[in-house]
Amino acid sequence: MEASAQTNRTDPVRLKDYRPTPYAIRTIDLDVRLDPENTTVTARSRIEPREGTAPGTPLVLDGDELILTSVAIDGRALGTADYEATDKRLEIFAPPAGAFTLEVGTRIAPAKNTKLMGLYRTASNYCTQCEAEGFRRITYFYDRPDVLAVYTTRIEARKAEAPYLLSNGNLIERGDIAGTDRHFAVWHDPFPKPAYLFALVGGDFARISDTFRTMSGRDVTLEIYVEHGREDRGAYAMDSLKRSMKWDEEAFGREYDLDIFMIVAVSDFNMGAMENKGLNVFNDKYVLAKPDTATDQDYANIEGVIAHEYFHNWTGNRITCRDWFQLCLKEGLTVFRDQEFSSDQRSRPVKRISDVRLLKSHQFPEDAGPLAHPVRPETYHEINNFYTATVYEKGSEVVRMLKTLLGAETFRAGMDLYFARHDGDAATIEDFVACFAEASGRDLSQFMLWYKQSGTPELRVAQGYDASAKRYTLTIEQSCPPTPGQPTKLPMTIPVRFGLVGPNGADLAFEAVSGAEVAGDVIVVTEPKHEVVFEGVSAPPVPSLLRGFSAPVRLALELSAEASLFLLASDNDPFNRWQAAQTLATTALIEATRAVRAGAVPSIDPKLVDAFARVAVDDKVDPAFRALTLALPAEADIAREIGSDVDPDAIFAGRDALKKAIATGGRTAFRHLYESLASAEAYSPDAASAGRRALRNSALDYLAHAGETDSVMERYRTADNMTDRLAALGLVVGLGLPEAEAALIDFYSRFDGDGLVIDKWFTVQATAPLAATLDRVRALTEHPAFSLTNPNRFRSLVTAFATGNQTQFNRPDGAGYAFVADHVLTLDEINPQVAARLLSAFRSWRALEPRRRAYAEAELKRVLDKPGLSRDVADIANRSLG
Ligand code: B3K
Ligand code: ZN
Repeated sequence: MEASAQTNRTDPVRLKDYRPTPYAIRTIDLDVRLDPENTTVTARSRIEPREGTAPGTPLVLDGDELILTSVAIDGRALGTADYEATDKRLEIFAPPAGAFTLEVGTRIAPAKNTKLMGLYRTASNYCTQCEAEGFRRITYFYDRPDVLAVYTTRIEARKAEAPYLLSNGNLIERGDIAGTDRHFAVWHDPFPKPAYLFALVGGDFARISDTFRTMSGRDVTLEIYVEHGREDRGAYAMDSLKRSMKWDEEAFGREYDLDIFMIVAVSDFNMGAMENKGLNVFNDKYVLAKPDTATDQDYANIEGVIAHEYFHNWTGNRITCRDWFQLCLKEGLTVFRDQEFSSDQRSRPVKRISDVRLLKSHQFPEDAGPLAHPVRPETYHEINNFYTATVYEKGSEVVRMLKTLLGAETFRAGMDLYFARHDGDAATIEDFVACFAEASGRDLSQFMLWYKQSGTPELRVAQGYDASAKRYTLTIEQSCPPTPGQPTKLPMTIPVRFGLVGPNGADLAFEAVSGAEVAGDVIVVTEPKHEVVFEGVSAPPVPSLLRGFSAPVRLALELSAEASLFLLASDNDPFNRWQAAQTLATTALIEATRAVRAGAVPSIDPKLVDAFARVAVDDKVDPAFRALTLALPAEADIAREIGSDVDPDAIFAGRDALKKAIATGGRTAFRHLYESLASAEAYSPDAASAGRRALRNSALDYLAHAGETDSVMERYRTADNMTDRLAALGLVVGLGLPEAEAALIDFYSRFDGDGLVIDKWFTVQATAPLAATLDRVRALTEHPAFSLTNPNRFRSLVTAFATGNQTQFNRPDGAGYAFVADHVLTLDEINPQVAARLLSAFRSWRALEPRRRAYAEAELKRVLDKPGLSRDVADIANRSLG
């Protein structure tokens, strides 16, 4: 059904309606002749009815904005009475009874494709993006993940325009077309795959090559294609790829399977990267790095995304999803795998803390607002809107909980079983979980609720100690708030890793425990309420619960400030030491925010200031960990904790007060730190060096908040790498220092023409928490370097403003919302996916104080009322307004 102008509503797709296709497509031979305005595609597919398909059942294929030029079966052209074609579908009324060959000709215009789905132009190259439903923009096909075919792809183009012609699999033939300026290449991918994993690239690139010898001794060619002149920026990506390949062999026994693995970096891309079989296409920001253009965070992201896409070769490609509801089967699992990889390559606690910060700042708000959905959704209007923090990050947490519950060995046995049993399948979450049930002998039916119930569960915990009986009791209650479509919830299986920390900081032993299953150091919560009784506990402990953040839940446990300070100093679980600092800061921040709203001056507890200053200079602790501990909860984190009637200006002021109090109280410590961490060594992106830079920049941030701004400009000028230069620029601009304009001009002229760095220049300005920012952002949309068609550039300004600037997006006059809504509407006509993503910045609007809430609601309605809205944006607007 088409969207109607009044409501922009369509019927949803439902999990319960899943049916296999009546026909299977075994092979597809594509012949693609590249041309910007007039690319022709001939698709010859070998098709056969599935068992049980009645003879004459129509064959209905998907299409999108296609022009059909020919259609033939077994070599005979069909007459117009035999089929119906629209730009959305091709129906063959009565296909032959047995197997047959369908040949379909289509015409497309890559240069006009601004949605960046299907075949499009980037720079002067051609590339594709097919997940989730882009293949239907290339030819008519069963564009769904449960139809697996063997692809052979012939590409033809003018040699000068596209010296490289790439597709999935192995290259089997290439050559010139005699008497023309054209050439061709033929690729064959022996692994049956769904259409979303198809890729094709044609263009002129610089190539970086290497090889990898697999565990069984096969040599694999590795190639990374980048824009000419960027060859010096691909080394870290290549190194990350080789480390990923090795790690997957060691950690999961997974070996690469083709003769070649290629990565192409492009500058126009809707998302981060895409795991097409043997031919990953990447947003160039996750490939290109050198010290003076990329930050430590960029390097870490490159390592993580390269690994993620590579790991998809087994979790996503060899075993794919039956339908898009199962998206977390590949995404959650692959995020888990890339997180584990980065933990092994870097510091495990530091990685865990970063991941949990991301989860809490992105997924928790999603789960608490109108866009909440289960890790495995049951309906969707537009699948591209479900590539969310819930599917990815919470999806990963669910896999992590399986490992926590079953233990490392049994978890690995379950994974081995999954790979062995489902290789070559389009599988479901049930298939996946069954492997762990079987490997462990555990009934995981309650565990399945993690995939089905949305919302963040809460654990409410109370404690008691009976000194004479040496008995310690934890009363644990679980609940989960209502979410869209799910007013009530069932109790879930929640693994709570714990320790009972004794007075000397070591975990206390206990003789017996009752009231819940306790496996090693994990309490397995399954009931609405447990009274967990520990016998033989020699002293009153401080409970350290949810160590390593063993479940994606909120923990409500009344701990005194003394107890939190004690955990911060003594807990043997690094994650909970960090959490203790967060808890202390959050409590102080909520109080400070309240004071600001009441018109009072926030008073900050000197003990807290002292604790932060002590952490800063504690040389026994890893610098990266100290930097994370010193980072106060973000404004959005505080908003989430406050939950309703949120006033972002008060939060900012409260946070600023705490930051300044810590800065002033710890000034000597920060000065010492800043000076002692100065390094004369050449930049290296390794985790230890990055940790030292992070700590030093954190010290600089505090010094600047204590009014010592001279160091900041000095830092900007003398920086020999992007991490330090950008940190300083962020402070100069964010604090509105007098040198801000000069620094911005300098930065621009240093990096003019370097797209990824100019993105940072836009973002620094868009995220400055200053009253003048909206006007500046508006002016920047007129800057010659701004672009509506390049997603990175658009996001660097408009999306960064909406998602990275709490006070200015949420201006009390509603002007921030209006600006963003205008851009959603403008961009929707160009690139609906990126527009829909931008609109989801409104997802927490209901938690705002009434005035802002009314403005935000009005803008959401204005968006929804626009006739002809894309399905992408209409879906987000409809669900946001709920
Ligand atoms: N699978 C792709 C994401 C595709 C998004 C489509 N809207 C990248 C990834 O998660 O690895
Ligand atoms: Zn992925």
